[in-house]
Amino acid sequence: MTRYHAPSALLATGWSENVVFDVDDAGLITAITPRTAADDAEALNGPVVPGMPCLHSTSFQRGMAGLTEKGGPQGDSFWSWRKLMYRFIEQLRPDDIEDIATQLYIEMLRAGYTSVAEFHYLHHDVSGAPYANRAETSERLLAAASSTGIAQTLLPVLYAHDNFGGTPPTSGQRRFINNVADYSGIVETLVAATRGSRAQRIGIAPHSLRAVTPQMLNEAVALAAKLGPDTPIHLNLSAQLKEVNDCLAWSGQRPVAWLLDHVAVDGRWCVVHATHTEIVEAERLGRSGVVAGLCPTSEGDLGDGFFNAVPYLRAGGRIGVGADSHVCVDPFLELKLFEYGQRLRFERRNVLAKGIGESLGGHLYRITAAGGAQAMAQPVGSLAVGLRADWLVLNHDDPALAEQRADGLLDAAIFGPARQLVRDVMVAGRWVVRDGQHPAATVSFARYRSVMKRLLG
Ligand code: NGQ
Repeated sequence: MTRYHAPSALLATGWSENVVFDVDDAGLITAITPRTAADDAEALNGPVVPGMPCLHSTSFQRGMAGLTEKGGPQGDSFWSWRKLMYRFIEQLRPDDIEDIATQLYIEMLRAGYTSVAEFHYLHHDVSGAPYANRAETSERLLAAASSTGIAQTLLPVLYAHDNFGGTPPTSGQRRFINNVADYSGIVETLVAATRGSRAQRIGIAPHSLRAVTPQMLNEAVALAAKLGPDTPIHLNLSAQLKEVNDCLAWSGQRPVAWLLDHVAVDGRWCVVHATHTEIVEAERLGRSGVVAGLCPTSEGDLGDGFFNAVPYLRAGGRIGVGADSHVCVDPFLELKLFEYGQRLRFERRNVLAKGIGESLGGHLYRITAAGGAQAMAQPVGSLAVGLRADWLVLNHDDPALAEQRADGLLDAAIFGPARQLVRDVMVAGRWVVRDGQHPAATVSFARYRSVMKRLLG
């Protein structure tokens, strides 16, 4: 057992000063004592907040950031970006996948993400043939998480079709494709590999309503139930208008309505990019208990659109943030962009605030940490007895945070011009970042650089 003393901390019950945390050898918080002397506890050098879960990551896309920002002949879109993405993966080998993820996870930890839900569909080799170990690339991502210390919910993705109605996959998708039996095999291997882990677990992810048939979706849900009653289920839902129109042509319904009418969704579900959601759909979705996975900077990068956040949140909807394609690795900036999207859309300020005079930053941080934890299905997202010690020590020396207290800190962290918000990061009771530094950063960057040299050469 180790004791830590924080000058102030955001607890499940609210901000408190002079807090002592007892953390056991498994990394769980066993006691919290506010307003108490430090005594022999290890001093935490700044205000402490829960680490932010990143509920959606496509780690290999970190290597593409900045490579798709040139004008195209017919006007660029998500769909032309996707073609470039398919071309990018032609060159990725398992070592590259691991090196990119390792670099990314270090960047994420330093930015304040303490756990990552990895949405992984790059299963096969460049020819589309499975590796001798079908879980090869998935295991590389488990290795990247273990070596960097980030907690992970690995979501092997079931991907079988190009579009609604079981359209055959294209050659660009050949590395993604599995039938349910082979997919189940990958999942079983990964469940065995993570059994007993303190910070890694496996979830299920049918890619989207486009990429699986209704029958495959049902089989994926049955597989999740077989793994355990709290197994998370993630899918991409309605990222693009074309997807909505294709779904309408196929079923007469929009993706959100189709999902809600055909599948018993509940708190195990995380619907990512539920961007194109009408008000009535947003309200139904909000009442269903799912977490909506918002990826504001990636969705901005891809020109997806604005999520209907106001009716969704009014209906009790839960949200969390994802870095998705990693054009930005900063949970505070994701929250700023999320709110700014709503401001630009409605020409108003503090659109998502809870009430008059209530801190917007404090509210957004609390609800996305809790929603992210739900989507990870890990005991994180808040600082309370029984939850894991996944926390950030904020850098009180950043001028943007100077003299800020309690929720004012989170307002300043999200909406101010901070440069170096996070000083120290703990995951499952272990320090992974001290004074902004990660011990594996130098080696990781050298490897990442050599991957990029080959890819860009
Ligand atoms: C993905 N990404 O799965 O990586 C998708 C693009 C697709 C985003 N929607 C590919 N951000 O949906 O077909």
